[in-house]
Amino acid sequence: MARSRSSSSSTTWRYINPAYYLKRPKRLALLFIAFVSVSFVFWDRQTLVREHEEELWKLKEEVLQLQNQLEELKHDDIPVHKTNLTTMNIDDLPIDPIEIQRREKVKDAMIHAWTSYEKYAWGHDELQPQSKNGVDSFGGLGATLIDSLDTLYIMGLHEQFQKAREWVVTSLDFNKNYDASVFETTIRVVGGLLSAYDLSGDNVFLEKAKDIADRLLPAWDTPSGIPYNIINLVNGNAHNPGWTGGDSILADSGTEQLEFIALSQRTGDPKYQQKVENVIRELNKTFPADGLLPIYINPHKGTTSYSTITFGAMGDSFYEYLLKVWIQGNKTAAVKHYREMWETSMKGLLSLVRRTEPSSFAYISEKIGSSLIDKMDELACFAPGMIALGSSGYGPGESSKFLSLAEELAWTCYNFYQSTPTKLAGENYFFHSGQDMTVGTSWNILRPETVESLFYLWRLTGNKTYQDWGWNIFQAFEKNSRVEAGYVGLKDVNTGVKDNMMQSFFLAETLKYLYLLFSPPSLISLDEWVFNTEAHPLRIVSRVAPGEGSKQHKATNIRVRARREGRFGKA
Ligand code: DMJ
Repeated sequence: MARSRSSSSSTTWRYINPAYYLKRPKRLALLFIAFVSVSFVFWDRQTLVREHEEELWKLKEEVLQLQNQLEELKHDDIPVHKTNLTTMNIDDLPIDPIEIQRREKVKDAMIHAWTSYEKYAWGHDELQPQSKNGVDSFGGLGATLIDSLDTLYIMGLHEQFQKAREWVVTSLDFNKNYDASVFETTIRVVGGLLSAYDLSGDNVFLEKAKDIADRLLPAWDTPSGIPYNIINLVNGNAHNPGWTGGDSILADSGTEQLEFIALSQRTGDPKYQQKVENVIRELNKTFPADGLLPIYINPHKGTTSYSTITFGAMGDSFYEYLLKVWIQGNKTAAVKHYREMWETSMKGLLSLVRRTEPSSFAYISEKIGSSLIDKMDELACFAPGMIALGSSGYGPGESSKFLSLAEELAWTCYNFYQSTPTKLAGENYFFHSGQDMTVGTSWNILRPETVESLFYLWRLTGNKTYQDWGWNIFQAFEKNSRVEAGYVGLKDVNTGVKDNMMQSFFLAETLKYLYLLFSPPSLISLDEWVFNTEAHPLRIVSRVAPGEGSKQHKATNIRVRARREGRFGKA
C-alpha cells in the first residue's frame, strides 16, 4: 500500500515539473490554452460585475432624482383654491359659443392695438395713436413690445411674437443713460421678459431679464435695504423723486418680490431674491397691528413717514405681492410670514370698508392719521380679485366672508363704469352721503384693475355674470377708445373726449385679462401660474432658499421645461 501511494504521488508531482512539459510540447500548448481561457472568463466576469455595479449606481441616482422631482411636483400642484369655497369645475362646462365669439373679438382688439404699434411706434415705449408716433416714456426700453410678448403668445399670435423676439435679440439695449423707475421697469420689463421665458423657454428672454435686473440692483443698497425708486441704467446712481421729500414709495418698494425671486429661481443666483426679501423682513419689524402702511417710507431708517394709507395709488401692489409671494412660494413655511402679513393687512382693509347711501355700495376708504377719507381709486379695484384669490387660505367661515366682500367690491367697481355716460370708469371716486358715487378725477387711461378682478372672480366662482360685466366694459372700450391707429384713453369719461396715448398695460393687462375671461380656466391655470402686477404670468416652481440657488437651479429648469412641454396650460 505504502509503495503504491508513493508511486501515485510521484505521478502527480511530475505534472508540475516543467521538464515534463518541455519533453511534451503538445501538452504545454494545451495547458497554455487552458490557462488563457480561465483567465479570460475570470476577467470578463469581473468587468461585467463592475459594469453592472456602475449601471445600478446610475439607476439609483436617477430614481433618487425622480423621487425628488415627484416630491417637488406634488408640492407645486397643491391647488391654489382649496375648495372650501363654492367652487365648481368650470372646465367641465360645455364650451359656450358666445364665449368663443367674445374671445375672438378681444383677440381682434389685440391685433388692432399691436398692428398700430408695429406700424407707428415699433421699438418705442408707447404709441400715441392720434398723432401716430411713438414716445419713450420709460427710457426707450420698448415697453409696449415687452409688455405684449406674453399676450401675443397666449393668444396664439406666433408670427407677431417671433417678430417681437427678433427685436429683443437685435435692438433691445438697456445701456441707456436714463433715470428709470425701479418699479415700472421691474413690473413691465423684468416681468414681461420672465413671462416670455416661462412660456416659450427661449433663453434670450432670461438673459435680457438678468441684464436689466443687474442694472436695477444697486437701488437696494440703502442703509435699511428699502430701495431708492429711481436708478440710472448706466451708472447705477440711485435716488428718490424730489416730491416725496426723499422718501421711498410703498408700492414702488414692495412690488419687485415676485420678479426678483423668479429670476433667482431661474438663474440659480440668489442675489436678486435676497435684496427683495430683505425689504419685507425690514417692514415686518415694525408692521402695525392693522397691517396698513402709509405710502412713504424713509429708506435710511426703514420706518414709515406720516402719509396716506390706501389700497389705491402708491400703496396697492405692496399688499398684492404679500399674497402672491406666498402663492409663488408654494405656501410653504419659508413664505408663511408673507401670508401672515397679508392677513393682518386684510384686517386693516376691513376697517376701511364703508357703504354708500342710498345703494349700499361697499368701498375701501383711505386713511390719514386717524381720519378716513371717502375716496377710492379705480386702481384699488384690483382688491376684489386679490381678496378672492386669498380667501381660500382661510377656514370656511372667514373664506366665504372674504369672498362675499370681494363680490361686493367688484360690484362697486363695475358701477364705477356703469355710472358714467361713456360706461368707462373715471380715475377715482368720492362717496358723499345720499349720492352713492361721484367721479373725482375724470380721465380713463385704459386701466385693467376692474377686469382683472372680474377674471379672478369668474375663475373662482364660475359665475358667468362676471363674464357679462367684462364684456360690457370691453364694448365700452371699443366704442369710446378704439381709433384708426390703436386705442386711446379718455380725458373725461363724462364727455368722451379722447387723449393721445395707448398705455402699454392695455396690451399687457386689460386685453389679456379680458381674453382669459372668455377662455377655459386651464389656459394659464391659477394652480400653476401667478400673475405679477402687470399681468405677466410667472410659473410657480419650487421655492429656492437664498443661498441654495445653484443647487436647485437645474431641477427648476427641468421642471419648467417638462411643464412647458405640455405648453402653458391644458387648454
Ligand atoms: C399697471 O402698471 C400695474 O397694474 C400697476 O400695479 C398699477 N398701474 C398700472 C395699471 O393701471
